[in-house]
Amino acid sequence: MNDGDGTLAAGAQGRQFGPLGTALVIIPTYNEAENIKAIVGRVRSAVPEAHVLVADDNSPDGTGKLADELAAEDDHVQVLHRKGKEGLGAAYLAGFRWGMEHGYGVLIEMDADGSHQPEELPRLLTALKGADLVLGSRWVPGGRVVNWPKSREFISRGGSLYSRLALDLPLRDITGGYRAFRRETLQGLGLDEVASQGYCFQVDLARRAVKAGYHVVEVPITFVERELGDSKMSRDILVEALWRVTAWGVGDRVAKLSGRGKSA
Ligand SMILES: Nc1nc2c(ncn2[C@@H]2O[C@H](COP(=O)(O)OP(=O)(O)OP(=O)(O)O)[C@@H](O)[C@H]2O)c(=O)[nH]1
Ligand SMILES: [Mg+2]
Repeated sequence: MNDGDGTLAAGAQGRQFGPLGTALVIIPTYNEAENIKAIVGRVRSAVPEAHVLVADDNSPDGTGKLADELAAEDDHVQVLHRKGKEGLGAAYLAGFRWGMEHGYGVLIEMDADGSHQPEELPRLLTALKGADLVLGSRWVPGGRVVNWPKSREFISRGGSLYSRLALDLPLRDITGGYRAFRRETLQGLGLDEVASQGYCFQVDLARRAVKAGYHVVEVPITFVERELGDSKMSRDILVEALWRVTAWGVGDRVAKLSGRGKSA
């Protein structure tokens, strides 16, 4: 469904949504020393009322210490120090739990490398007023990527298209990681069972939200390729995502068929 200005929506319509509550922007980091100060500063300027949680996996480059320095001078910034590198999904799950324990009403996913522009966050939050989950989307009208080679765009678009078809999801950007959740939505997704590896994590959250009947809205974003620091994504993570999505898709179809068989 098209809500205008390129925004696409899936799920229940005509519902009343409660107030949002305070937002927590969760930024998972592993070796982002070159990026952490700039990204936190940009979030604080773009959405001054929001709080920031840096979820650092004991980065060898000292990102956690830099985040502590930011936290020491700003009461809207907190740091979750984790033992070691366990992947972005595990860091987000720990961040979500921390945020819910501390009473935040909105939990936001944002990369540290500048790909997700904090200046676009107000648009995501506006959309969340009438939704359970908002996905920042590169692949709806108005969305785009900056500085990506065609090959990377092809893989990302292909991954979303494959997930959309295999899992029968009415969404365009299923692997993206710029998202805003209402706390009630996260509570309803069964976080203890979420697949936490790489892109599987984002796909699994999106599919659980649609399956649970939540109102999921895609808002166009301009995704900017990282300029500093190294990517942590690998071929293994991509291949694993492909396998998992295929297995989920097959599982869904088998469940549907056996359901039909029973009722016939
Ligand atoms: N805490 C934590 N953060 C991680 C881990 N792996 C990646 N991240 C962070 O997750 C975010 C996304 O990782 P990226 O390496 O940028 O992945 P990507 O955006 O798919 O890849 P690029 O487009 O190449 O940057 C960044 O903020 C990373 O620092 C991890 O194991 N632990
Ligand atoms: Mg990145």
